[in-house]
Amino acid sequence: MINMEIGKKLFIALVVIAVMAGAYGISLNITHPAHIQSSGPSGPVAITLVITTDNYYNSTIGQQPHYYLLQNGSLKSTTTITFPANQNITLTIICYDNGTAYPLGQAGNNIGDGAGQASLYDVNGTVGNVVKVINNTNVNSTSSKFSSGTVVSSFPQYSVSHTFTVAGLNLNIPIPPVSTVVADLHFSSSQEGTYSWQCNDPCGSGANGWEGAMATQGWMMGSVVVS
Ligand SMILES: [Cu+2]
Repeated sequence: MINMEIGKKLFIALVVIAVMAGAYGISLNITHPAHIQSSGPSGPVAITLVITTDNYYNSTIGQQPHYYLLQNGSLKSTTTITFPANQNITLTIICYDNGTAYPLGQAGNNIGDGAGQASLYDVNGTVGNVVKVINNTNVNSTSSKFSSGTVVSSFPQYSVSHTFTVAGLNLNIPIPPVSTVVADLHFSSSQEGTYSWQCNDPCGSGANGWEGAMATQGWMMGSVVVS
């Protein structure tokens, strides 16, 4: 009887130890979150950017549009965006902005951005030099020029709301207003390094739209690290 009690207590103690060890293992996993969310062990790395409008900039300029990094369910700074090298990346850009502007502030002047492409309306540097326009971010909107899932290699003029441009990577992704754009990216180890990203659609303040957000790290410009 006594031996049975001891055995029972020993068994309970072992169960408690096993549960604690399990919990410790789980907590280890939680305290080491993946730096970048992955959709699976061998699937592409998912990186999501969100463009919102009416973000308070300061009392002089007022509201400005803003690029955010959506990570682990919250909006983070885009001052530095990291792209892993040698991995397939699915970059999703969700744009809530319904405004449009001519890239580089030149009305009707369909010129390049110095990144090698003929035009900022062209998709460049993605896999296949295309993006997929998934849908319209405006609820009940009928203004979208693109039906869901349209694969686009070049956008018509006027339709651009922002761009995500990394001249050093020859990457240019035009973002039409109120849209979700999906791009497949892949960078080799020879492309590892630090680059500048910039929205090249003058969406900021000032006479030509190149001030405010356009000239502020983490708003419409910042760094891209390929590593
Ligand atoms: Cu912009």
